[in-house]
Parts: sequence; C-alpha cells; structure tokens
Amino acid sequence: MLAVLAAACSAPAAPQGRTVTAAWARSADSGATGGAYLTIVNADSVAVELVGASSPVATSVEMHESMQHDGMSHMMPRASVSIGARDSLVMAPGGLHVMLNQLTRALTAGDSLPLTLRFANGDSVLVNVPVRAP
Ligand SMILES: [Cu+2]
Repeated sequence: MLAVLAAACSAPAAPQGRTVTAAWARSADSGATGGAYLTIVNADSVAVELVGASSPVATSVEMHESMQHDGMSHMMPRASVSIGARDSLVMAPGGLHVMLNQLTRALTAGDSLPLTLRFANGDSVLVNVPVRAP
C-alpha cells in the first residue's frame, strides 16, 4: 500500500486539473432558452467547486438542477456544485444542467458554441460545445 502511494506521488505524468467530456447543447431558436450538458472530470487530489459559467451566445448562464416533486418537474438554480477529488460531475437531461438564458443567436444542430466554466480556485475551462437536435 505504501509502495503504491509513493509510486503514485512520484509519477511525473499524472493527470491534473479538470477535463470536460461528452459536452452537447440542444438546438434552440434565438431568444429562447437553451440547455447544455457535459461531464467534468476532476483529476486533482482536492475537491473543486464549479461556481459559474458564461457564453457569448447567451445573455446569462446559470447552473440548474431538475427534480421531481409531486409528479412535477422543477428546476432549481444552483450557485455552485462541488466535484470531489478524482471524481466526476455528470450534467445530463433530468439532472444538473447548464441553462443558457435568452440566446443571442440560434443554436443549430451541427453548430457549436463556446462555454467557459469557472471554478472557485480561480481556474476556468473553455469548452467547445457541439449542438445536437433535442
Ligand atoms: Cu434549467
């Protein structure tokens, strides 16, 4: 166990930071509300907190969580979402998602949009999000 730990600590090419996979956004009209979904992998040995996102295609960007209550679907805004050490956060339809409020242009399938994710430690990650038909 100790040997394994020491080996892990001295490995020079150990992955670090956050990577984003499986990103996509729903196609939507200009002025409408869009949704984006992605998985954030935190390769660090400490937890990170996602505290916001922005995109030039939306007037404002929020993090939301969909939940069922009395058979109705609701969305709750989330100010921040924590991602544990060496854990990942899945944002997908029916759960956590990125809400793109009042789109400044139409999102068309085959198109893509830039999305910047901001973390509490000051890091930010720019993601190119492909658009798909809903
Ligand atoms: Cu939402």
